[in-house]
Formats: sequence, structure tokens, C-alpha cells
Amino acid sequence: CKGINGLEKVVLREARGSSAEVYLYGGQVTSWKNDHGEELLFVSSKATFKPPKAIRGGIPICFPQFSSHGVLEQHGFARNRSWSIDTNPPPFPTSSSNKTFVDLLLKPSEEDGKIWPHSFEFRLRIALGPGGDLMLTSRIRNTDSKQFNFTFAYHTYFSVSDISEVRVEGLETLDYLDNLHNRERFTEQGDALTFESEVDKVYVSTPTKIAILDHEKKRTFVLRKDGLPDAVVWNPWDKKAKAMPDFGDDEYKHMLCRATGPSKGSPRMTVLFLSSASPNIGTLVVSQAQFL
Ligand code: TA6
Repeated sequence: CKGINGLEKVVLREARGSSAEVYLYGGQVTSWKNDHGEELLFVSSKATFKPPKAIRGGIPICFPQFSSHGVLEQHGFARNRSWSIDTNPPPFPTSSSNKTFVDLLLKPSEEDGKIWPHSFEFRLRIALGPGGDLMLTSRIRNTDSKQFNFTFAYHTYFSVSDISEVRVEGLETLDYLDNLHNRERFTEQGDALTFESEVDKVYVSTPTKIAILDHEKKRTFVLRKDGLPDAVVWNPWDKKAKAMPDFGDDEYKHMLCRATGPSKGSPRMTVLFLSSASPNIGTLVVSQAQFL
């Protein structure tokens, strides 16, 4: 069906009520709701939904280049191309056939071939499990015999109530490259991560399970991943948020309103998060649950 600005989108609905919304522009998940109808992903109210700019929020796909590590535009071009729906997708293995899913495909145009001369087919499967889990699987196939390298990430923006009330578990004691310090390598301390200023870190060799705990909403996101060794944690904080045209001052005020406790004034936003890697299969499963 049609989404914002007439852009095409697909809506997945699962029997118990959870849902996901996917824009063909960017192959981007822009909404994921649990069976109470609560939105779990963050999309900026200033997101433009206008090509050629990528949609600010949800789950942008960074490919064939993550970040600015290469000659392409930041995070590659997949997030601002129109993907197509595969109307005859290969089935799921029978063990997990009870999923609602859509397969999107991206093939390079002639123009893409000029900036990145490689032939490929990118299949992105977006599935909702019976419990409302969201599962993304990427398969990047070389369609000729010329080798290529790429980097890739699901650049997931999670919605949290108040960033100062959030903890991330699973990254403690790991090494990370700090983008705010010339990608210098440091080692994380022994405690779960908390947030009180701008963060932009790439954790290396992370475990397959990472958890995000939102104490105010009493919600845990559990991320399980495969073929995605690194994890990026980013929050622009107040100054950078203001400098982003598609991020919105009003959101920042709203954040201020909601901020409580010692980190008063900290942005309520997302932990933007996720994983980057170079193998040709990357699966991410995100589930969420309330805790008492
Ligand atoms: O993953 C973190 C990061 O690379 C940051 O350095 C930050 O600038 C961000 O992604 C957002 O990038 P974008 O191109 O979407 O503005």
C-alpha cells in the first residue's frame, strides 16, 4: 500500500496483533509494534521520506559500505534505493514456517555500477514470528565471477523512554573503536553500558546475544545475531541532534520534558544500535518483553 509521500510500503501483521511496516524505499523497516500496539522503533518526526535522503529511523540497511570506511557515500547506497518485492520467495525451512514475511530484492542499476562496479543480488527477508519477534536476514549473492568485498549493517533505531534510564548488557569488558576519538581502540569497563553523553562506538567481536534494558518502560529488547560480529552504539546527544536537519528540535524538547533524575536534560531518544560485518549472511532477531 501507499505510505508517506506516496512511497510504497508493505505491512506485516501477525495473528496475535504485532505488526511491522517496511518501505520499499531503502528496504527499510519503519515500524515494529508489539501485540499491545506499542511502537518499538524510533522514527524521527522530522524524517523526510523523500528520496534521495535516507529515512531517519527504523532499520536502515547500510550496504555495500558501513560508515565512511570507503569511497562510497556514508553507509552506502542501499538505504536510498528502491527495492522490489519478490512475489515468489523461497520458503522458510519447515521448522520456522509459521512466520509472516516479505522478501525484498535490490539489484544494482547501471548508475550504481558506475560508482560500485560489482554485480550482486541482495535479498532481505523481514519476518514476524508468532510471539512478535522481528527477524531480518540478508543474503548477498554475487551474480558474476568477479570477487568483491563489502561491509554491512542493520542500523537499528530503538525507541526508549529516557536514554538515561537505559542499560545495554553484553558489551561490557569488550574492545571498541571510538569514533569520537579518531577510531582509537579502548576496552570497556566491567559494568553494563549506561548513557550520559554522546556515544559513537564500534564494539568488536561481540557475543551473539545483547540486551537493551529500558527501566522506565520496563522493557527489554533482546538481540540475537548471526554473522554480525561487531555492534555499534550511537547516540548523538543534544548538540549533534540539533545539528541534524531531519532530527527535530521539538523532539529534543519532548525529550527534555521527559528527562528525570541526575541526567536531567539528556535526550530521550533511541539507542541507535547495531551490527556490521562482512560475511554474506547476516541475521538479526529482535524480541521484546516487559519485565516487572
Ligand atoms: O553508526 C553510527 C554512525 O555512523 C554515526 O557516526 C552517525 O553519524 C550515524 O551513524 C548516522 O549516520 P547518518 O548518515 O544516518 O546521519
